[in-house]
Amino acid sequence: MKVAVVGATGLVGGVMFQVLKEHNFPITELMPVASARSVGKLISYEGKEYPVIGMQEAIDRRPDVAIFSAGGSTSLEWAPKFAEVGCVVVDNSSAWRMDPTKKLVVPEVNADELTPSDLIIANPNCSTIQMVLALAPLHEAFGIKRLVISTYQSFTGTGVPAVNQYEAEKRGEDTSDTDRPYHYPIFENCIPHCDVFLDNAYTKEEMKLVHETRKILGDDSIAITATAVRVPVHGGHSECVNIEFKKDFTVEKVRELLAATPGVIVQDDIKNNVYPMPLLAKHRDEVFVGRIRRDESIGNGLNLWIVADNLRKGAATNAVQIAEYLVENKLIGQTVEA
Ligand code: A2P
Ligand code: 11C
Repeated sequence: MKVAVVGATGLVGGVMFQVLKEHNFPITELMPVASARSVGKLISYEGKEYPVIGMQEAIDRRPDVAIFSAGGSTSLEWAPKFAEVGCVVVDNSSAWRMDPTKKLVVPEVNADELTPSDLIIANPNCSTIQMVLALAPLHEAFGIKRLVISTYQSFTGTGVPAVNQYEAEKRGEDTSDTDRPYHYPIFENCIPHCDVFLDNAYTKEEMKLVHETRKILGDDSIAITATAVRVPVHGGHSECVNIEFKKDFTVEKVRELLAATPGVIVQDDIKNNVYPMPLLAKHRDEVFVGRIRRDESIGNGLNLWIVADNLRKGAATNAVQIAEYLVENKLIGQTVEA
């Protein structure tokens, strides 16, 4: 595969190279791509240095697949131009997720929706991916009626500028007169504000959890409410998810279903203080689930604590898995030379 990584100089881009390498993705030509500012910078991959190229040059080199992590406006403008030359775009931004003509894919859940005519494929938001991976088998078994979600999201989800803000504040610097991404200090703070506020008083991040979850699970009847909070944590996003099922369930069956779900690891042994934490999830591809317990305040209620490395399964890993699915199922790279 001729592979373009668009947003190669960003946080997710960096993890993307690591995941491609660890997964032994079949690369015949690698193209690190970023804005004009970065053209010529060197990216090292498997002991070789690759210069960063610009968007048009990448298109001219006709990649088979382009994995985009360069923000929504870049994707809106450029993904169709890559698709026009037959390149499959796996896009990590929010640009195409709710477009009814585009698939929104967590491979373990709904990769079977993909066809050779899907040239722009959306990677869901990080907080949605980790939650939906754990919820899909439970929805199938017991039917989810309502979700109440609280997130504790790593500042790495905001990219390099947020890491710089955190590091500066950790060193004791005052960031208030800088161009910091958060309105308030993130060090030693929790900020109930991820992405922008919308007219309904929710943030865009909270509404991504509502809309994307329904689209991936294929069920618009699920009632969902979310509060997304930024925390001074590096290793991953954590989520407290309260579920009301339509059907009765047992905690044992929930545990069994989660343990049998590819990509999910159950970490739930309270006697020995075993539960998921971002410190343990960092650099891991899996989604960790623990604190599995009945919500005793309602019928058919369950509480879960779900943690994952947001730059891995929440972004790079999921995108690479989509590309792997396309290769394994011969949905790309089938061009026959004349
Ligand atoms: P650059 O470093 O050249 O600005 P992060 O979200 O971690 O900050 O990373 C954003 C990534 O998206 C970077 O690789 C950045 O490249 C890239 N990017 C931003 N704007 C554009 C653009 N207009 N065209 C191509 N890449 C872009
Ligand atoms: C966060 N979820 O942690 C974001 C990061 O819609 O892809 C990615 C934003 C997006 O704030």
